Amino acid sequence: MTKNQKLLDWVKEWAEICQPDNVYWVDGSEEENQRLLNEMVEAGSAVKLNEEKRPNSYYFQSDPSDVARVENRTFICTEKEEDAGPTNNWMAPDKMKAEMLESYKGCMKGRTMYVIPFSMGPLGSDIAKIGVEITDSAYVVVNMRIMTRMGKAVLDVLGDGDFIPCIHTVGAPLEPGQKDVKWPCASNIDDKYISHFPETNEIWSFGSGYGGNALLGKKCLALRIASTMANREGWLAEHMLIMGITNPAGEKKYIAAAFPSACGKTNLAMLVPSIPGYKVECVGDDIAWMKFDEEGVLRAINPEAGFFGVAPDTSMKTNPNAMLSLNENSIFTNTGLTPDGDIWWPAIGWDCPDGTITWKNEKYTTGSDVQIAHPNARFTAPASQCPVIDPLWEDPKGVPISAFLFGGRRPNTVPLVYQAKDWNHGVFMGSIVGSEVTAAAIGLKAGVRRDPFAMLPFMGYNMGDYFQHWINIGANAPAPEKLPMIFNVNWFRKSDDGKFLWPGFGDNIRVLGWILDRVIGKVDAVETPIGFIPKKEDINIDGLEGQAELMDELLEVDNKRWLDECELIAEHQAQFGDAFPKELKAEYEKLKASLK
Ligand code: GTP
Ligand code: SPV
Ligand code: MN
Repeated sequence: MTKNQKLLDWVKEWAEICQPDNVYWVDGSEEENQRLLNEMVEAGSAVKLNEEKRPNSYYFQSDPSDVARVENRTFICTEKEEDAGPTNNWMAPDKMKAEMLESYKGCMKGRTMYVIPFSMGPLGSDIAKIGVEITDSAYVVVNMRIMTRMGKAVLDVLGDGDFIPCIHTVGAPLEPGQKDVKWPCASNIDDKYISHFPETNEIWSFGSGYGGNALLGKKCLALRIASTMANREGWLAEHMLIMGITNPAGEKKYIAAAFPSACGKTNLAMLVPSIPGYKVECVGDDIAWMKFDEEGVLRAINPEAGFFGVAPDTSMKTNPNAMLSLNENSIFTNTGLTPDGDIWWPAIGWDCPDGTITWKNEKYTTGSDVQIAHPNARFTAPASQCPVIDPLWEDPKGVPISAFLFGGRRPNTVPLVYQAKDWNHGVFMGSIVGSEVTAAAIGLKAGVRRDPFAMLPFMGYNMGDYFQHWINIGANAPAPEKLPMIFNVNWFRKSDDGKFLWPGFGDNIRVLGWILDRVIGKVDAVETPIGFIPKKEDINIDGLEGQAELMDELLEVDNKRWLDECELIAEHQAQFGDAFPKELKAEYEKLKASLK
């Protein structure tokens, strides 16, 4: 399949370590995909969904211990600890490799080792990066086929070139004659490792079969490794959706938005506007790679080819374009399985049929108190199936970005929307993002945590240096007047009785409309200590019953609360020591002074 000697040697070396029964080079064909899916159905690890209801789609239940990313087992391994920074788990590369090699020895016994060549970004694009993942999970293979461009075509483009080696195993070897379980993984969390070696561009993952732990092109390569490359090379690898918005006057702008995991990127990226005249088109829902072009315009590509989206609460009402994307050729993990061979999750839009099988393989009878879908149940769907996929979504040049949005789940303090005063203030805004934690990672303490740029779990290097990198991007911009404007949004502010003050979803277009008007220079704003907020009358709330009375509370900037917030910000900033940029320290001082 390939004459790439480095690749051949690497595969041989790892086959000797992992000792699989055989080695299989994935070609990416439909025939191969069907064969793997059929094998998983026969082995009892997958269920083929009703062909009439959901053609060519499959259902999986994970092990109950393996339902999300494992942040406390995710490591950045650099020679010096300070290069991983205070927010990452660190171990020296040699030590980590020695420890993990012990685990890898014979870890694929009784299994097949699949070799998956994949491209993050359109095949052959200058911005794209080629990786090769070896894995003993056929589930990973069929998911990578949706999430990336993969298979033989990638080897053709790779030729003799360099690739990012990614090693993955579920860490559950089989003795001769031993029957496999439905979702093999290392059942003890301390036996799992998601390790990154950014100085040598390597990824070693052990013991989990789930999402970001196992589909190594996504968070491991496209964020942790790529963020480090981007810092070295002067570009940006971000946890951001990319969307195009056209206003009623026909003006189209692209924006990129960073919200922490399970805080609304997929929903915003493909929203159906609730007010007439606007159009939204989706370039990507999770990751953006951005570089300046010759004109000094920052351009973004989506390195992925599919959506790995949160299933619960996705419905024709909240996110019809996601629902339509997963009508066929999709994979569902940890949702419910209905008696007629379809999937179900809370708020999908219809009642759960009696006899539905839960994600833990129990039977639901109407009225019984069982959890039908795990809160982090996910769908895997091809981006090409999204009805509003942007015409330029695979353009290797990327799309021009006019605005950045930051946000998170903040029940109080943070207004519906506010705009940064300039680039450095916007970087400060990104650096103070906080959110109530969600089910996207295992074992996090409930409450609000700082998640700067929504990158806390996805940073490949010292977060303080990353802040400086963002400052430098602004300072060195080839055309400063073309830099994106920066905003913060909060769809999740609540009233004292715990109700959301903002309807969210398709109504978020009302806020995007204001943001677009600011970008185009069509509307004034009110200056506050934290930035510019809209005049109440400039957010279109036509047709939203009872909303007018809530707008004051939604847009409120309470100086006292923000002074409390400053305490938390200062505490967070202190951990970065010398790596913390003086520019952000200055922004903090300015904010504090203006609040008094
Ligand atoms: P990751 O894939 O983990 O990175 O998540 P994401 O940022 O793409 O989040 P997603 O769009 O999947 O939304 C996560 C959850 O937030 C879902 O349960 C949504 O229903 C809910 N959600 C999304 N947008 C809104 C909104 O505007 N308002 C409210 N109240 N909930 C929302
Ligand atoms: C996230 O947690 O931000 C995700 C899901 O997008 S995972 O791929 O599991 O990281
Ligand atoms: Mn994500």
